[in-house]
Amino acid sequence: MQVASLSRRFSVLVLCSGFLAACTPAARVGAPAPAQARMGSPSRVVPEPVSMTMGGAPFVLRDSVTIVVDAGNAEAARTAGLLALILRPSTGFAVPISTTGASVRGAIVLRLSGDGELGPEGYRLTAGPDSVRITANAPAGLFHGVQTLRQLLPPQIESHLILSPMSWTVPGVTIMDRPRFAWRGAMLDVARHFFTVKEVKQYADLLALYKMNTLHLHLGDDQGWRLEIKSRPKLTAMGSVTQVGGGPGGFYTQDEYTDIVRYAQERYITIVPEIDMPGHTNAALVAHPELSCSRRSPGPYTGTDVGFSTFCANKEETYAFVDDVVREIAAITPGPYFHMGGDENPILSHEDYTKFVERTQDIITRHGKQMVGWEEISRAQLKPTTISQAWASDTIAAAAVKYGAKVLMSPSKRTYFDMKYDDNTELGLKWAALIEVRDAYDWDPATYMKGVTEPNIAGVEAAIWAETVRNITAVEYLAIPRLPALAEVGWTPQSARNWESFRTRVATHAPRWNFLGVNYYRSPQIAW
Ligand code: TNX
Repeated sequence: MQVASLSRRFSVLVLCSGFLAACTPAARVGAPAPAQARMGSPSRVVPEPVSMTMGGAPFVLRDSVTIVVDAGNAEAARTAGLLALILRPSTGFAVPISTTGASVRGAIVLRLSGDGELGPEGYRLTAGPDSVRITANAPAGLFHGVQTLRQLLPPQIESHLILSPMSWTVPGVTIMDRPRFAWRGAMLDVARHFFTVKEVKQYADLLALYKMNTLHLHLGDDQGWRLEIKSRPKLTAMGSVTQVGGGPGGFYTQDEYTDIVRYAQERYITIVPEIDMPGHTNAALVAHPELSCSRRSPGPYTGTDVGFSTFCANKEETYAFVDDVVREIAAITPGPYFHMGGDENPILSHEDYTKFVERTQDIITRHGKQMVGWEEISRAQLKPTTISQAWASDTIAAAAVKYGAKVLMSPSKRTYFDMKYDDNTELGLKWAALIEVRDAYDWDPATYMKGVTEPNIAGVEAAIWAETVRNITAVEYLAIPRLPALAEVGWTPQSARNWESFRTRVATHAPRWNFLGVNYYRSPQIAW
């Protein structure tokens, strides 16, 4: 049954040829007038903060502006450095970073304050005529506060060229803010089409702007193996040279992966590496045919079917392989998670499938990581530390809860941003649903699936599967404005969320995206 429904999904596949010309309607043109007119308006922060009180005189960024951080706080200094990199090019101001603690008049102050109410990611921001002060309980909070400050400044602040004369004004405001869910993520499928290190970093930048904190990389699938494994050199030598449609593919060396991890870490984004197993493994089997039950080498695969490849669950060689892969990736991944895929395997028997998942769970635990897997893993006996990523079925998600495992909410009808916005969207699929911006926004993770309530939920994650997605421009088109919508689902308390408010607030980001050079979809639902 599963295979039949899966192949039906792909009968609607539309590849977007000549993508840049055909699929970016009106994206890189100048800012629309109404949004520009609202530039001074306070209601432009996405995700909406927990509490925000406007009032008092504004803060004006002048050429004497400094960023002040406490001496000895390396992480605050690094965040200050990233803020300075945004402020300097557009204002032309020197924006020195000072740790003297001297005068904070006219300064932007970043300070850790030991304020437990804010948790690991919350912050307070006050802007007045003398200063902008961002305080937090932990460094990630300072970083998120800086993203709010960015959004309170005019969109021109993102310009790479000096813009003057400009009044760089931050409205007088007091904000207290902290996230609803700990995991606010996005999955990028770099297996169906390969994305360069630079493109992955561009996506991380976008996540950071919306206070998303997890970037899940789908590093292996039937069409390609994308990460160097030193003990298994054939994986990349033979398994990385293909992608959907027959392009050249590619892979990250461990040094390149480490570079991505470091870049993400500086933005308080955890990289979650996924090696999809035991299904979705054609590329691995091209390199290691001995891991299949037949031992026959499959040919390379560049189509878009799913559910036809599998490792053999009853061979010790399989687990020796899994151990090599998990060990090497765990060693270069500072984040706590290893995602083992586990989805869409109609080939293995229930017994073999659950055996594979349980043994892999032991291996991942032995290498010091928490296992994450697509919801199908809940058919096996899960550890309470394991996270099951729900994408389709309440029953399977509820099974994870029974083991005390947390559920990561990625319902395909709401969060699969490789789905088309509407029937006219040129790229993307539509097997799960058409997902307009309001569909991505107007749902509550805590009531969406039967048997899965707030305390069971690790958070939310968007997925961009890349069968039809060939480059970062296409990713951006699918992600924006749906990613900011999901960011608000994950961050803002349900009671403080409102579609009408979102559709006007997010509209003010269009000029910002233009200055950033970020592509987006001009949804008719947004109040541009
Ligand atoms: C389903 S949902 C998949 C992927 C495809 C995607 C296309 C899930 C865990 N797997 O293999 O790329 O649909 O939308």
